[in-house]
Amino acid sequence: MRFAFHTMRKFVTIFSLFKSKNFSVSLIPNSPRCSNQLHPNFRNLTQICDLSLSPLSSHRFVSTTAENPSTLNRNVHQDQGIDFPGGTVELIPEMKFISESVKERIPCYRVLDDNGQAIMGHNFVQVSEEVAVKMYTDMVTLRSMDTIFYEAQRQGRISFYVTAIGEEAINVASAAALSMDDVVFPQYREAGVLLWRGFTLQEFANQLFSNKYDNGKGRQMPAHYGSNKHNYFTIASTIATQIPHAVGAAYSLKMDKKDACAVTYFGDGGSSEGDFHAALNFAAVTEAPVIFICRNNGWAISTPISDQFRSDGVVVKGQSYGVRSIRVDGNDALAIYSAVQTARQMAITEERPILIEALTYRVGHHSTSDDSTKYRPANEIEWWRVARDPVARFRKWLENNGWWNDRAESELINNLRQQVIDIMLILESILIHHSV
Ligand SMILES: Cc1ncc(C[n+]2csc(CCOP(=O)(O)OP(=O)(O)O)c2C)c(N)n1
Ligand SMILES: [Mg+2]
Repeated sequence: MRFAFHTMRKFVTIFSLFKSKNFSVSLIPNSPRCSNQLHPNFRNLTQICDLSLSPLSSHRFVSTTAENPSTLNRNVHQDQGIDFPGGTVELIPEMKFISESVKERIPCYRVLDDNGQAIMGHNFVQVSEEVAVKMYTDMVTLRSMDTIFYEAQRQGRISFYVTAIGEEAINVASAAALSMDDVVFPQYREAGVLLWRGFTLQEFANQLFSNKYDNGKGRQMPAHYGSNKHNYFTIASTIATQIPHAVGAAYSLKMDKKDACAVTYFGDGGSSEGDFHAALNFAAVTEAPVIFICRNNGWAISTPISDQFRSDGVVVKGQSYGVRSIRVDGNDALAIYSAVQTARQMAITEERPILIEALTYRVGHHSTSDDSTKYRPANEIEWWRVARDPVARFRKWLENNGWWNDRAESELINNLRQQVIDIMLILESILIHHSV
């Protein structure tokens, strides 16, 4: 823990220096999210959290009387409670252990059903046609890019690749809900966030082919993107190390009074690392404006979540550390968009961390180094691929609004395939040219 705290403190300093020197925190103007409006249902943020549960709702446990041992006895109310930092703790005669499990699981926030219809009683943040269409086209672009680059690895053109198939909504809808000023600390399955921010297919290809135009000058493993210009920290394979870094950055943004937060993505496997727990705790006590987005896709390579933790998923861990949290349907782009935009507002205006657990499924193999049919049934993969597809679900909603149709779809697909193939052909011709 002490080591992690040092790491975070050091990172606050490094991050501040980084900003002052070459780190572009200023933003690409005219970000599409500017047109977004908070749904009237969400105007009063306190309406959407159960804040009656104080003292957890307050930033800090305020009582200090128990810190002075000489005053302790005087503050014990024999039959009622003991004053202890954090408020009065009830005294009871029964020996009662807290149960290791809850009667009911934490519910999951969802706006669209599997057919793309808004469910009864839904409340969500309004999204304009322009933003919704860009969300959809970026999700399709991400999927096309994944399919083509995955095949390119299989053909020996690149050495490694990771897809986000099945997790396009978490990638793109969360990015759409953020501002370009927000600093992103990714794991490795969030290329869609970078795509949303304007990283081009050519730039992805440069990194994957490890050429001199790559921001990392070809020194990183393929699929380990990073871009100062897009406020997107370079991916590190070491699982969960980015989570405390995000807290340090968030603390720095708060000290500088920026209208921005830090956002970190990680998988269920990331939440099984010590760094996740240290980061949540530090974020809570430093009141850092950071959003933790956990993509709970059921698997950490071949390890299922049942072998990782016995809690009700990841969301419940937030409350243990004093972090406001929500569980969201990760395959519902509108639910993700609404939750992230609302979380962002809370994080910045109230100076607090927020944890979002997005329930989803990794439809693809873990990476090109994996064959997931060796450890999970093919029909499970197929069910998530077809019945719970986040891209098809969002498309139905767009079509119901009259914002998308078959013609627009085929134009987009043809255009994308051609773009990626053209880029790869150019890159390969450069490689051949250099090797002769
Ligand atoms: C510290 C560390 N331990 C182990 C690994 C090996 N490893 C790479 S990815 C991975 C699984 C991570 O799973 P999760 O966080 O759920 O992300 P997902 O791949 O499901 O998106 C593991 C164990 C690593 N890269 N770093
Ligand atoms: Mg996982």
